[in-house]
Amino acid sequence: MMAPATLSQSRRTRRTPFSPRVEAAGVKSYTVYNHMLLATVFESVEADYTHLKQHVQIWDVGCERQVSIQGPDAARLVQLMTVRDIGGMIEGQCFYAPLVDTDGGMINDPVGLKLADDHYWLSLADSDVLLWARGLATGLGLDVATHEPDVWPLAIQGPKSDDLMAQVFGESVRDIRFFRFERLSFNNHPFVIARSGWSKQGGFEIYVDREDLALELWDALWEAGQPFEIRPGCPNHIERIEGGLLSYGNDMTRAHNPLECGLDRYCHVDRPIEALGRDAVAKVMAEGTRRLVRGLKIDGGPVPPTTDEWSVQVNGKHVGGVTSSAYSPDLASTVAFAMMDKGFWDVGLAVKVVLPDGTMRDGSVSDLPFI
Ligand code: THG
Repeated sequence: MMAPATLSQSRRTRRTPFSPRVEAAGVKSYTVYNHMLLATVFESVEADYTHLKQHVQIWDVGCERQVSIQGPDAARLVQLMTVRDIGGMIEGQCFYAPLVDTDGGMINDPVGLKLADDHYWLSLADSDVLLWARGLATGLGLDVATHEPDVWPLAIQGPKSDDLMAQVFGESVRDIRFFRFERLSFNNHPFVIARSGWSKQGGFEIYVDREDLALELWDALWEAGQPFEIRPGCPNHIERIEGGLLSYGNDMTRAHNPLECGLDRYCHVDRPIEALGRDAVAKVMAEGTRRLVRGLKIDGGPVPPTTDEWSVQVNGKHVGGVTSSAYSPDLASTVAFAMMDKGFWDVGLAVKVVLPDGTMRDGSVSDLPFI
């Protein structure tokens, strides 16, 4: 088992404007994401999960840092970084975008926001994309300004999200469509509000760009959320595996191409886009992938945290690796993501999984998402 050590905090483990409320709510555990604190547990992962699926939660996801790309060459730089065709994006649209290098390796999987024809935000997963963006802009002599703005997303997630948000931002918040954003006011400041978030329970993300209003906004949402049994929360490990949400750094890295990560539908390499990864991804698409991310159900009750890849075997032969796993109370099974070798990713295939203590568990390959 992992030692119950604490996290040493310093300026490098950056806080967010909401950190005082997260602490007051009794956060039990943190991880570090984009060099910033991200809560992982409040009551318990299981209790947080059950509550998220029934009520509404407020999440400090300030660690979802933005890379702002602005200027005459902004669209060109964004398109160089992603194999998703951004040509048809309109202002007010969010787009999930695999960022891919010249080898086809995954650099990040942000949510992009088109703020204006010459202004984009990339709302990052956990890797240093600003360095990559600035390197490209410098090397190619692009006419763009890139920086990490003072913007801290605050997520409202769960089935009662619409009712809560309507109390604070007005009824029009209900009309925001999935992966679209509007600017709605709180305290006379228009905040970018998107219908998005890292759960499958529905909800919104508020891109908080006023540090001085952050706690006031949290408190207003908290007050209005009382009848809805609001609780503080965070991206939930069980819920995100059930929902098939891959975590960059855990389930995919630069060693994987987007097709291996099951992101085919965001790879428009048959179009004349200028993406750096276009040729590499087109080649894999033509030849077929050697690996594919799959669901895996593992028998025999809860398992320890997946801090190393667990070998998946068939007849004693290594055929894949488990990258994340959690016991799902609702499915009464351990559910996992596994990167499976070609020939071993058919749904229903019976496998063995080697746990860290060397014990073997029976498992079977499953489609994603689980729910
Ligand atoms: N919101 C914002 N920033 C983020 C995340 C977020 N940055 C980090 C991380 N999450 C980026 N990764 C993802 C992965 C999946 C989704 C969003 C961000 C997601 N996917 C939808 C799904 O799988 O149902 C599909 C979206 C689509 O097809 O358009 O929501 O959550 N701000």
